[in-house]
Amino acid sequence: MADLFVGLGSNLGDRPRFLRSSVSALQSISGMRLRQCSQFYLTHPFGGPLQPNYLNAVARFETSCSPQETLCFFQKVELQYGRRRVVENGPRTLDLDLLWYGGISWRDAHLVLPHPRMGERDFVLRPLTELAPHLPLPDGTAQQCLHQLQLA
Ligand code: PH2
Ligand code: MG
Ligand code: MG
Repeated sequence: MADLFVGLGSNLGDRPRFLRSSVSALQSISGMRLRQCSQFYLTHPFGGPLQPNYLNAVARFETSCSPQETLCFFQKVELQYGRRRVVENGPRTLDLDLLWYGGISWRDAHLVLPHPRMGERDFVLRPLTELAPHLPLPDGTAQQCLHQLQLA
């Protein structure tokens, strides 16, 4: 069993419903057990085109699925919730990002772990710090990275 953290984001349609039901959808996958879910944070869009504000959260699951299987489940759930890949960093009904999986480092064409841009993203670090302030990331703990970002 491994612990994983997933970043959830939505800025189109019924944002709270998309976040809530995607957590339930992930929980119903065999081998995925929900441990914690952060509050939902209303955030300004970071990068991409002019677009509506996001609702963001982070959830922690315990899993017997591999990182690759997990990624595949996330993509299926995104599609179920009407996700269309149109513009890079553009608006979306649901985005599920595998942030951290069992502390492993991994890099291939489909997946990089830990998520390479999470240390620059307040909308990830804030909910992550709520759940796991001491989680080790490449540049320090989640809480330290959040403080660094706030000083920058
Ligand atoms: N996701 C992006 C691009 N920008 N900004 C916020 N606030 N929240 C997001 O989830 C987000 C973003 C691409 O994944
Ligand atoms: Mg994302
Ligand atoms: Mg994504």
